Amino acid sequence: MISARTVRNFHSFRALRASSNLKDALRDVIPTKRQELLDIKKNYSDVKVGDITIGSVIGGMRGNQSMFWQGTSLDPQEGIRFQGLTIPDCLNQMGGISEIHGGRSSLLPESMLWLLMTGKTPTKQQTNDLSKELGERALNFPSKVHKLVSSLPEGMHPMTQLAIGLASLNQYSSFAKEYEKGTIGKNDYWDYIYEDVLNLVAYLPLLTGQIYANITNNSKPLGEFSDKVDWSHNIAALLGMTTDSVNKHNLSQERANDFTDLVRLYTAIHVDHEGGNVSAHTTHLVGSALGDPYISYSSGIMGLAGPLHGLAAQEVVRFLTEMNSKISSPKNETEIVDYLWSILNSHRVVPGYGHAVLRKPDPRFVAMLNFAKERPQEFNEDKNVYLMQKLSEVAPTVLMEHGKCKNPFPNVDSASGILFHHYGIQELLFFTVIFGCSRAMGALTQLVWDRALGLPIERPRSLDFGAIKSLCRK
Ligand SMILES: *[C@@H]1O[C@H](CO)[C@@H](O)[C@H](O)[C@H]1NC(C)=O
Ligand SMILES: *[C@@H]1O[C@H](CO)[C@@H](O)[C@H](O)[C@H]1NC(C)=O
Ligand SMILES: *[C@@H]1O[C@H](CO)[C@@H](O)[C@H](O)[C@H]1NC(C)=O
Ligand SMILES: CC(=O)N[C@H]1CO[C@H](CO)[C@@H](O)[C@@H]1O
Repeated sequence: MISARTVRNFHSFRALRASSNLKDALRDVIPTKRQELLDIKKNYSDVKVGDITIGSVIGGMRGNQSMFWQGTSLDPQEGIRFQGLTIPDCLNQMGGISEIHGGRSSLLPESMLWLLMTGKTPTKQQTNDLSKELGERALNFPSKVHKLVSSLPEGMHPMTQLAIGLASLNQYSSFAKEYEKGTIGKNDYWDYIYEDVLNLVAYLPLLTGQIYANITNNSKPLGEFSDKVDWSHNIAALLGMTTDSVNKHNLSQERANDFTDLVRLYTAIHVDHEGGNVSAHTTHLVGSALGDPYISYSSGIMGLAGPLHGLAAQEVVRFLTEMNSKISSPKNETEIVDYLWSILNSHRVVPGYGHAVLRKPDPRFVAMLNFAKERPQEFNEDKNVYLMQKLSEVAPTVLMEHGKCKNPFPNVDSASGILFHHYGIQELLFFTVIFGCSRAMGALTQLVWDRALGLPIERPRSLDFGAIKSLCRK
């Protein structure tokens, strides 16, 4: 039930002052893409895409090329491409340097959002404007949602808290509201979805900050939100990791800046990993029933909470800590190799290694590793970070010899958690929430495009035992 008071709240939302022209840039590219998709549908709908087998029907559809996803594609050899650009391309071509980014030149998630939406790399000005716009949109974060999240019962999983916060924003969805009026045409859906998406992304630092407060027994976030800094800076600030926040972690200015850069880099390179994995696919699926972005992404977040999907980063931290307690030094390769064999021989897995699609080292891992390598003074003394690097040199050979895994290389999870942990984020269950902040940009950009292109509700057919057995007999 939407009360009169809520509606009043809704109408008293402040109008945006700072506005980037992302929406206009997006509006410009939509007609061409719509036409392209129509032509394909009309002329090529009968062209076959690979062979779907019984193995894939009963095997979780693994590897089926059966979804349309406009922003990213995953090359098994090269890793992820964002609108065709690799991670090194993105790092080279886009860096935000302006006052709002603290004069730092890191790759920013705002630039990635722009790229995913429009297919074009933003200018520095455009990235800057988008940072400001997100900051300003966040000022409308509904206080009721804040109150709800801060009153969730103790001990609740951080991802459940995030999903509840997101789902409860649904009452402020402009898409849901317009849809209910019954006055918008299909061609305009994307416009309202876009508004919800940008608001959702803008609210994420605040939700994240309150969830972190909850799990660290603080009644409110450890820092203040500011509309004068970029999105990642706000995440860092609200976690108490900047010098202008409560700074419970006692970071020096330089280390605080580095942590903010880490959040920028991490959230920028994790925005998307094509459409098929659980969180992205769930968001797209729920959205295909015209669910608004809040409930769609809330569902995606619940997908990300599964141990086989978003939880690997925390497992890696546990694994490295445990290994360090069992070996005499992370510099001793013999001991590392022996330890790995003891793990493999007892049928356990080495977390952070291997990937469902990738067959080369994950370029996201390489980017995180380089972040550590560029700061030897910061990381040389950290046994876990040292072991993380050493393991990436030693483990592939062992895994290859063991022969059970198709990709013996480190994936991104083997670096990210351990770096957050290094700076003082010790709450392992919380890592996936930061992951969820980043993923929103990719999954929700696709949702805008789903509606802009008028993609239909997803409705695959299923086969019962009888049908499968009769196929087997043929
Ligand atoms: C928060 O409080 C609970 C209950 O008092 C306690 O079990 C938990 O260890 C505390 N957590 C932190 C991070 O202090
Ligand atoms: C590594 O550890 C092994 C086994 O504990 C030990 O025999 C060896 O001397 C160590 N090597 C170095 C270089 O410390
Ligand atoms: C699924 O998505 C996550 C988040 O981007 C990513 O880290 C992981 O590598 C993806 N898995 C596959 C198989 O693409
Ligand atoms: C889920 C959770 O841990 N909620 C806590 C959020 O913070 C307030 C204030 O410390 C607690 O009362 C909640 O239990």
